[in-house]
Amino acid sequence: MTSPAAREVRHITCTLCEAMCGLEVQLDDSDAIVSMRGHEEDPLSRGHICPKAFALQDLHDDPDRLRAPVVRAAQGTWKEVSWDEAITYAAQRLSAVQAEHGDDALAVYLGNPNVHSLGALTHHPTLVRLLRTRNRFSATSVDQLPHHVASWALYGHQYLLPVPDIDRTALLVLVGHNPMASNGSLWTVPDFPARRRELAARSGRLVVLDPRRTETAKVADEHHFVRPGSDAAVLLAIVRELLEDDLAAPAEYVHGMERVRDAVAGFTPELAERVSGMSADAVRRLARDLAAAPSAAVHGRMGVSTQAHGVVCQWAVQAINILTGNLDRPGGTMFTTPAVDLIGRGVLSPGGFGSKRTRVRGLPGFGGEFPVSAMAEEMTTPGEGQVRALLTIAGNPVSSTPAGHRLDEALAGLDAMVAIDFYVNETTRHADVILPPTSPLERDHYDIVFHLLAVRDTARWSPALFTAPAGAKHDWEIARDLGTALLRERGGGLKQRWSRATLETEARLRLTPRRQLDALLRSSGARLSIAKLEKTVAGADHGPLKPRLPGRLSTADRRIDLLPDLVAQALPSLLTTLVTAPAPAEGELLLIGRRHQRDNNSWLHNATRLTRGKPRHALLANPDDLAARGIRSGDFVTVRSAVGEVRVEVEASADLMPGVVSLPHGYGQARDGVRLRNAVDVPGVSMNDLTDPSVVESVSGNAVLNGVPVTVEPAART
Ligand SMILES: Nc1nc2c(c(=O)[nH]1)N[C@H]1C(S)=C(S)[C@@H](COP(=O)(O)OP(=O)(O)OC[C@H]3O[C@@H](n4cnc5c(=O)[nH]c(N)nc54)[C@H](O)[C@@H]3O)O[C@H]1N2
Ligand SMILES: Nc1nc2c(c(=O)[nH]1)N[C@H]1C(S)=C(S)[C@@H](COP(=O)(O)OP(=O)(O)OC[C@H]3O[C@@H](n4cnc5c(=O)[nH]c(N)nc54)[C@H](O)[C@@H]3O)O[C@H]1N2
Ligand code: SF4
Ligand SMILES: [Mo]
Repeated sequence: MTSPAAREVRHITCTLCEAMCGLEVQLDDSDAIVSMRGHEEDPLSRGHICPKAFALQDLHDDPDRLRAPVVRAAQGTWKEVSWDEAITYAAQRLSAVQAEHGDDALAVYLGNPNVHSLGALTHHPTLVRLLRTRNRFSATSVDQLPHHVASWALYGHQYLLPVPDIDRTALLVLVGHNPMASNGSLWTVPDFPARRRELAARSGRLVVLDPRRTETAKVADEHHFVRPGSDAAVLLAIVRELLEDDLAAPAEYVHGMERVRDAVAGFTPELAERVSGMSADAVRRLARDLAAAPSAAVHGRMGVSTQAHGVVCQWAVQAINILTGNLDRPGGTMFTTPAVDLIGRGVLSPGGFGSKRTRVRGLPGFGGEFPVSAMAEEMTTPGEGQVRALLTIAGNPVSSTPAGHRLDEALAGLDAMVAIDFYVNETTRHADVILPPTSPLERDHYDIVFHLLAVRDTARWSPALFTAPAGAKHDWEIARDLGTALLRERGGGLKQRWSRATLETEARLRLTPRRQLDALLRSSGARLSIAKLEKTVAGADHGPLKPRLPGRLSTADRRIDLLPDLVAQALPSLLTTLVTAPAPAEGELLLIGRRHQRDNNSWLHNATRLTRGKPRHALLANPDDLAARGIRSGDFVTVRSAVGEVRVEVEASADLMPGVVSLPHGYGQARDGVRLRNAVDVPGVSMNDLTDPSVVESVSGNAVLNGVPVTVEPAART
């Protein structure tokens, strides 16, 4: 219904999470938003909207959001400068460090919102390449790196990530994933709650494995507690049961099943019970249910990715789907057929471990990046190749990466730092200059990443809701201008300046995202264009997911080797680790993370409508664990890990598995008493002051954010 005050109804896509919901926005005569709701006609999101969407407006209106570049001045103050000045200064600062200490002295960190911005995706790879540094980091290695490694090893491409076909499945198993709060991840599944209800209406079942009885566990048919970090034992036992009981029926393009049988023989359901707490009977039953269901889909996410055995977990999830014949089957896990096919077109690199390792600890690089757990030590360890400057783009690693408090100190010691971000945050506060892009409501958008991961094949163009103010720059324009300025600063004489490579890079930076996208759409199988999509408003609907294998595989022989070398090598030592695992130390608890529907990593705490209500930053703990320590719900406690300690309120919750405590990440805004945001004062501490960068996922070097050993003691109230 149109509100009486509304002059115009517009349709855009929400860019705040992976669900890419279509929104219907009503504007009044002065272009103010009068209402925002889900767009009923959207074939994918079907009218869904969550409370977070309103943050788009709060963000847009937030007085703290930077609208002009700022340069750091004395005593934590900032001075606005012109774009020309800011870009020149930024390029000079970074180039000076590279000129003196070599290209690798500059590191770059790309944060999560880059994947939610068309212009960032079209332009930042070019900007990053022209920096010529090996020290590239991103939020991938505090998140989904194990998924990429598993997909690369099995399917030949890091982005061939199958998604559960929730709309047709009979059995959905979620491991370490809480879509009731997160709205789905590596799985674009808008309106999970309604889709879950439809599953129930079809007599389908939902099973959840999680150390916390999460919002998703509460709507499941079955929930099993698993001790943090122990999922590999459970998942491998399921693989074993499928093979031992001859329940496996993989497609003919799968080979290596016999080798898998041998490799997992020692991972019994009894071992799984001992390390995870999930009963051997329940493990066996789940294996049989998965094999017997007409269709089934297992999806493992953050909880099994950001932990000690993430790659083996993600491999085992795939192996279960493959062995039960559910990979590529309607109702199983399927690949998409996106209109803009970045995989098929060869735009996205297939990934792979390179020969490069980090200088200090020798962690492996994957897909051209190093694990971010190594970033701070690369800055603080002296020697040839030491990192002395940083460019961050849409990121907040002080809040989001292990031992953020140490990184905070390391950043203070850098020779130069530049940030592309519209907030002064825990990280960007160290920058010499901050270059702020337009707000998400001021730019055109098309989800070239999340259409790759969606539960239905659709294509939706989202025109900017508002015209960007005169002089403002989009992310891509900042990349263009900074990139060009860096090339000019670099010198090397006329020969370098007019070299073919330089001219090509500059030309690529000048090509607008709109033109790049239009070319991709026009040459797509569906022969789309932006003009065509503009006419469809709700987006083109190409229907449910379609079987794509073996044609879609990127492996050399178009087959799947079920036991890639890196898994074969990891399993024997994993077995030894699990069999000989010592009992937890006296008094030790395992810390896990959690997300809330109204939070978004570290950066929406200024959205007044999201921060209202009961505080949600407390440490959650099982009442028995609190009683054993003489702690009452509401008390302040000191939480200590190997790398740090925080003081925070505790809340008793029987939803936590005994021995497990939970904190959300992204809290803890004020550091050194410096208040970074004015609009809202959000209490809480940073979970990443406790996570330990020296403990990483065993194959990929991904951060371990779950299952962190901590102690909890009463603390004084003040
Ligand atoms: N302990 C623990 N740590 C975690 C996690 C966890 O579960 N537990 N989760 C991890 C995960 S999954 C992720 S993805 C990371 C996220 O880690 P990061 O990406 O490092 O951090 P964010 O909090 O997403 O901060 C994003 C920044 O980008 C800015 N920004 C937003 N939109 C734009 C834009 O369009 N352009 C530009 N230039 N800037 C923009 C925001 O202002 C904000 O400062 O955190 C990880 N850290
Ligand atoms: N509202 C909201 N939505 C978001 C975000 C947000 O910050 N807020 N962030 C977005 C981003 S960047 C991402 S990557 C996605 C992440 O989306 P999810 O993967 O759903 O992320 P989490 O909610 O952290 O869920 C991880 C789950 O794993 C469980 N867990 C922890 N350790 C273990 C373990 O060892 N084993 C098992 N089995 N489970 C474990 C936790 O209890 C938790 O329920 O969400 C996205 N959506
Ligand atoms: S679910 Fe995600 S995409 Fe949908 S409205 Fe909420 S934040 Fe936006
Ligand atoms: Mo993420």
